[in-house]
Amino acid sequence: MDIMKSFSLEGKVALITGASHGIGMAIANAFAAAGATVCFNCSSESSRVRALEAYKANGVDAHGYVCDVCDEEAVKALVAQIKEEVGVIDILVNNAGIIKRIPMLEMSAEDFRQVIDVDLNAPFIVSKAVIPGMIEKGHGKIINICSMMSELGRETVSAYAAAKGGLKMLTRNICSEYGEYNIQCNGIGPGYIATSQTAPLRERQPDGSRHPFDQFIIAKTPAARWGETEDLMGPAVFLASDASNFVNGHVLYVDGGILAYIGKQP
Ligand code: NAP
Ligand code: GCO
Repeated sequence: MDIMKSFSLEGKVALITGASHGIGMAIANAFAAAGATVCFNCSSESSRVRALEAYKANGVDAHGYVCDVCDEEAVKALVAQIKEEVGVIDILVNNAGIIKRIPMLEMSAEDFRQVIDVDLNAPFIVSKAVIPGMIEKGHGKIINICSMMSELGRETVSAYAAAKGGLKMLTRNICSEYGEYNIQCNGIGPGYIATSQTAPLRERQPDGSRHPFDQFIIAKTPAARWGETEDLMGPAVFLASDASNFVNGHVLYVDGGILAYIGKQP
């Protein structure tokens, strides 16, 4: 076995949902560097154009599409278009996601449903559209972007935690149902990563001091820092590559040690 070659994504077609910036874009850049042809979707044309420019500036020839991951017909059409223009998808990363930070008793059922729709129903919809092609091809990799909230709760994120906890179990179920077709479905559970999703939690205070949540996360993380999107690149390439062919139904937490740590004594 050529161990270094087993990490290569040469000749593979990857779809990373919601890769117009943030974690998805870092993963797409990593896949491209490892040899894959990368496709991504996002929710608006302006976002698609901006992302294509950023990929180009990084030397990546990405294929970008506008597609709402919650719209089943649009997702089917996207997968068919990618097959036509690029090829059958070998690697899917269910990354697109949203969060609404609202105390549960103040949250409307509509807001709750919207979060569940993007963060849980959509990975089901996109996986369902992609798996038949993987079965036909004889292999496939699905990576679901989970969260600390796949394991933990906290004030204001009931919908997000319910969705990400569900996504962990969808991961195990896809593994259970399609493992025999040489499809590996795993999750990545990022810790607190500096992106636009977490920007409100890192805003400087009027006096220039760090946001209390920012201080809380640094104290709660053995690595004593926020994660960068680059921290997810190696783990994603591993789970997308032949190097992880017997890893299935697992969630790899990339969290600087948060889940291992009880916290500093006062
Ligand atoms: P982000 O910067 O807000 O990016 C979210 C991406 O999802 C964007 O590309 C956005 O597209 C896309 N998107 C949202 N709704 C969509 C829809 N309905 N259809 C298609 N695309 C949609 O978020 P991020 O921080 O990189 O997070 C990426 C994933 O990691 C999410 O699932 C998030 O929950 C998860 N995560 C994040 C952290 C963290 O600390 N940041 C930690 C753990 C897990 P547009 O740009 O077009 O809107
Ligand atoms: C929050 C954060 C988290 C992170 C991430 C942690 O409000 O607590 O946004 O949910 O984004 O998912 O892994």
